Amino acid sequence: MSDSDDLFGGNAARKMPEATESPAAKLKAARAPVAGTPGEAGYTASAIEVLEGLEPVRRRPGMYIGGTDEKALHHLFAEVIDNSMDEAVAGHANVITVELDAEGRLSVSDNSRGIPIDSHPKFPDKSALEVIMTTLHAGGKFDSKVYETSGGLHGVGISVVNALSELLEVEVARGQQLYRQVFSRGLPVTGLETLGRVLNRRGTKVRFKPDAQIFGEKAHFVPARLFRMARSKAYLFGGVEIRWSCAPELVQGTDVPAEATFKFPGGLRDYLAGEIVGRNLVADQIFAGKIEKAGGHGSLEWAVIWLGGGEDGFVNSYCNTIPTAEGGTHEQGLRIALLRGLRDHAERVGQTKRAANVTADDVMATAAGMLSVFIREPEFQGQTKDKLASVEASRIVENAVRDAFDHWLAASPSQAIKLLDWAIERADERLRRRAEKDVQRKTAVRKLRLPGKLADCSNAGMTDSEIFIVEGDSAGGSAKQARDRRTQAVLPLRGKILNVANATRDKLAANQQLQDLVQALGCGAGSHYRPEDLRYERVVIMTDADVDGAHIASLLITYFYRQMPKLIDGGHLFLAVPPLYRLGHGGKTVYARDDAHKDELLKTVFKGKSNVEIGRFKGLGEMMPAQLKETTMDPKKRMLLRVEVETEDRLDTAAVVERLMGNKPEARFSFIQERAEFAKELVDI
Ligand code: 28G
Repeated sequence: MSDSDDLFGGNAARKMPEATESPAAKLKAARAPVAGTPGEAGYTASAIEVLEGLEPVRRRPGMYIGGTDEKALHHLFAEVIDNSMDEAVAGHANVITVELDAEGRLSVSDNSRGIPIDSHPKFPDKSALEVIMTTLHAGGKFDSKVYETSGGLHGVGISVVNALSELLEVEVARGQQLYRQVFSRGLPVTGLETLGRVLNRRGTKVRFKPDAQIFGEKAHFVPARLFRMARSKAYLFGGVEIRWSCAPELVQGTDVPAEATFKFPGGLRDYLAGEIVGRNLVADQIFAGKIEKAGGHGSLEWAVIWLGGGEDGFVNSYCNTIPTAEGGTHEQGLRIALLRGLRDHAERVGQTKRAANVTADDVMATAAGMLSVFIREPEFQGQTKDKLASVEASRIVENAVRDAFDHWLAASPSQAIKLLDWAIERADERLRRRAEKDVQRKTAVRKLRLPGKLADCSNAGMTDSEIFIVEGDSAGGSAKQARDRRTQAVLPLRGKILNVANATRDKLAANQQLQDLVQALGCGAGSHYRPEDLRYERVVIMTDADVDGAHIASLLITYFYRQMPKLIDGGHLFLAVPPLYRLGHGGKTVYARDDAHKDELLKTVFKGKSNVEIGRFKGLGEMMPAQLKETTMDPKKRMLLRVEVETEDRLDTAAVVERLMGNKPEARFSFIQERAEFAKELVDI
């Protein structure tokens, strides 16, 4: 037993009886298989039973303590102190000590009855102590009538700690005798020793060192964590005093004291009062209570206060002093009690309607709460078993808290009104946020829904894609056939769009043509313009090469200028240049933009030729798709005019647009007549 020499200063080895005298020697021989190596012959029947008992714990520790990490390591402490707490809660102990030494060994003691050492009925050659320490579930099975509540790692038992400790020493002071037994990795390394008479001592002391083979060489208890856990136990049960001590070198430079005594007869109310110091509160009184034997079975204690300063609330709940981090039935009971209590209070003060929307989440959102229940044979669920599943807890808590809450609200009307207003405010705010979200979602859907008239291009990205805004359905039809559907989209607009310059904002928004346009572009308009959402690199206005076409083009440009100036600034807006004439002679065909261009072509291309065929297009819709493509849409052959606004001229430009597009028909007319003038502001590309 060389390892026990190191760990317990040689005591274990010295005190261990000779192999020939004690069954412990045989047990010692059986140690190897527990640690994972098959042993040889020489097992006693009882030894095999013990081996079968704890071997699974060492093989799959996670099944019993939820892993082998730091949390699991501290679970060992929880298990041991929970045993002492069970004794305290049952009224058999009132002092518990916790001590961490410099070697990382942790001791827990209680002044209870002491674990029985008499021989066990099922295993006549063993003490009850040994069976409890070396058999899985040994504790819970035969003491349910003794214990009012059963904690202990949710009932797994102290033997799990034993199995996962490289050394564990138990001292029992009972019947004025002091007993001691040492274990390693779940097996006894000594028999039960009688150390002598003790007059003023009673109870159990367990000192253990977690097994590095299980938790790793670096694993160690964290003093601050043990300190918090130990202190919370004292809050959870006001009838116990917990004495904390820790090797000073382990807590140097931290705010964990080397020694402390916890006793909180005020229980959870005291704890909560400490937690909320300096925080903003809705109302300054803690709602707290404690009920023994609620409804004949189970006890509970709670403390709740509502935080004001925009802080999230919390509920720390426990069952039999075991933290239930995931809540469960007891928390559910608390939520329902607080909600219904507050709603009924609202009714009493004539606020039924305002409080109708308040939910349990609204009430609990900023509630800082502590809840502790004690019930017999609790059931836990969830991966880490930290959610209470016992259904009766819900009703016990709801009834007890509800009753007390009604009284509390009635007794402190000013607190009650503040709390009620607060909850109503939260509910209203939640509903407002949800409505806002709905609007946002609808907007998002609308953004995705493209107008039905749009023939979109198949390229998803903005790069190198263009949209042709076309006047009328027939031109739209031609353009749809003439386009390169990969990169070119077509949006036909019916007739003249609204004149933006003299339309109200509401009228603009209501105009279906413009709505379609904004939807197709995807970038929003006015103050909602988002350049990053523009779906096309080029926005091309393609209208007939006549006065009406010019008017429509100018209306559109005005709209863009007013509603999406950044689109123009970004160089995204263009005018298509469809031909007005088709000139043909001897199988040769060319197109002219306007009269001047026609005359020029006649002089150059068809120089000296008589009877050149000259056709005038009435509109885009009249052109064959192939012609439209060749002359106006095909990026390789067409010409586009980029619409630009000189930055320094912006004010002037605005004035020009105003003058031309506003309520002055004469000005507008001349503008249309002088389309060439207008085109001066355009640049060829
Ligand atoms: C120090 C660290 C952890 C404990 C007790 C006391 C009793 C006990 C523990 O009994 C076995 C089987 C059925 C009665 C109970 C003592 C009744 C009478 C106990 C602890 C005994 C369990 N006398 N203290 N277990 N039952 N403290 N502290 O583990 O017959 S465990």
